Amino acid sequence: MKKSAFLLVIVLALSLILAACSAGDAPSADLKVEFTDFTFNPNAFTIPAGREITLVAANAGAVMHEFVIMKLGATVGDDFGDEDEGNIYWEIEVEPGESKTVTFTAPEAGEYQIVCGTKGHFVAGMVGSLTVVAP
Ligand SMILES: [Cu+2]
Repeated sequence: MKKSAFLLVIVLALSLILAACSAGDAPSADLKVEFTDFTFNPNAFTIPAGREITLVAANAGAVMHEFVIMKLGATVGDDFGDEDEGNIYWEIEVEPGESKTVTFTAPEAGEYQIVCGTKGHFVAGMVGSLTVVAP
């Protein structure tokens, strides 16, 4: 085998190992999210059911943003409004330029909708998903 071909095999093997390690859907109890106007980055999270979850939320936008986890089976309709307040599982709000570290207890396993409850932001596309898996 030529030296260059051997190196190519090594590089391919290493990149496969790295890809396996960075798979994003392993459940984690430590979450980070950055808010911009008007996105959650990242916008999909996987956490273990029933565990205490630490969330670091940084608002890099110019306006206040919220991280609202809807109750299991509840989703926001056309826009986030007063009728959705009763369907909130947990929420925080973060002022622009601010970063907060908070904790909450993960709910039972299932798919949950994450939205920003600031007026107009849901419609602007500030939506995400939370996957809770049995630990
Ligand atoms: Cu927002």
